[in-house]
Amino acid sequence: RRPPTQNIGIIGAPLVHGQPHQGPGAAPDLLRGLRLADVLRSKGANVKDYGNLEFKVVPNDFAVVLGCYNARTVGNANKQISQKVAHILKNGESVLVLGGDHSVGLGSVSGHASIRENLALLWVDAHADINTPLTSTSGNLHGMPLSFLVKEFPHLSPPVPGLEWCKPCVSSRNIAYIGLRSIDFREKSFLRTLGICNFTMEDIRELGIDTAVTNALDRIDPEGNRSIHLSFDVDALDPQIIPSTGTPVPNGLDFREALRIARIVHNTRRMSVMDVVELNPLLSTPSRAIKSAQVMVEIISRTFTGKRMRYPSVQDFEV
Ligand code: Z70
Ligand code: MN
Ligand code: MN
Ligand code: MN
Repeated sequence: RRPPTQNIGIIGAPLVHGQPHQGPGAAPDLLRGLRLADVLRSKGANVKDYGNLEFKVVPNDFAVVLGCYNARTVGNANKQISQKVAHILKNGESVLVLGGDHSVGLGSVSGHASIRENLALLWVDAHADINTPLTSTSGNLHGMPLSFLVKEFPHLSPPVPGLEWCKPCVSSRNIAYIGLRSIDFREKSFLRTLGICNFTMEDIRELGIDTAVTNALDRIDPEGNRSIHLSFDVDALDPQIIPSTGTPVPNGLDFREALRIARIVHNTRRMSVMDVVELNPLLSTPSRAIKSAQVMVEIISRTFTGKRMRYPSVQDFEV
């Protein structure tokens, strides 16, 4: 029996104001240039590309006093992202959000949560992205989205202009991290206090990727009935495979491990939204940027369809 045709809606969310570089804004079009939509179609999916959202830059947007840069720009953009994700889910499509930096998780997860209650969130990342404007030492909102999304967050953050619409919408019990290896001191205490499930690279080396991902999904979706949100920061992968990202951290996931994540998440048949963030085509060299993007096309298409690509072959991605 053939599974029903998968409907996928693609949104470009070229938001860059959650961190200091311009490059992540170029990622959606690079992925399109590598025929991402056609690759998904060739594997049987029904794909609609909604194009890139257009974001307005708010002038004089320095909420530095509050501990974060570009708060209104990032907040307003994420409200648009949230509404678009909700709209596409209501159309009966799964959603692929192409960032942009990881602050797009604010809108993407909020939009998902507005349509599906009790979602389970798998955050694949080298970083924990759970600073508050008060604990962040960088002021970059891409390092903070989870502090605004977690329901049981222990601190009341000061109201951030532009983010008034964003209400905590995911329980800490339903969040798991995969791939952590650069966690700030204060973030570590949030993870501990909230008891958030986390498999660091050290854990993954010890247990293997399959055990880590399977256990993570068991923890955050014990009944196997939740809508799954996969928020995939490309810096979870090793800089040897994805050099084109703003904050590369050594000792990351290898390609095989990333494909195992894709396989296991696909097999749940319950992933509704996937974010792919922090790909920065302007870092490293142009040819390495294209390779980085090709790696992500393969990971994305396997996560949605479960099928591997025939051309180009997997070996083309091995470094
Ligand atoms: C640090 C911060 C971060 C990505 C860097 C880094 C956060 N914890 N996230 N690169 N993708 O600034 O809060
Ligand atoms: Mn991140
Ligand atoms: Mn990261
Ligand atoms: Mn652990």
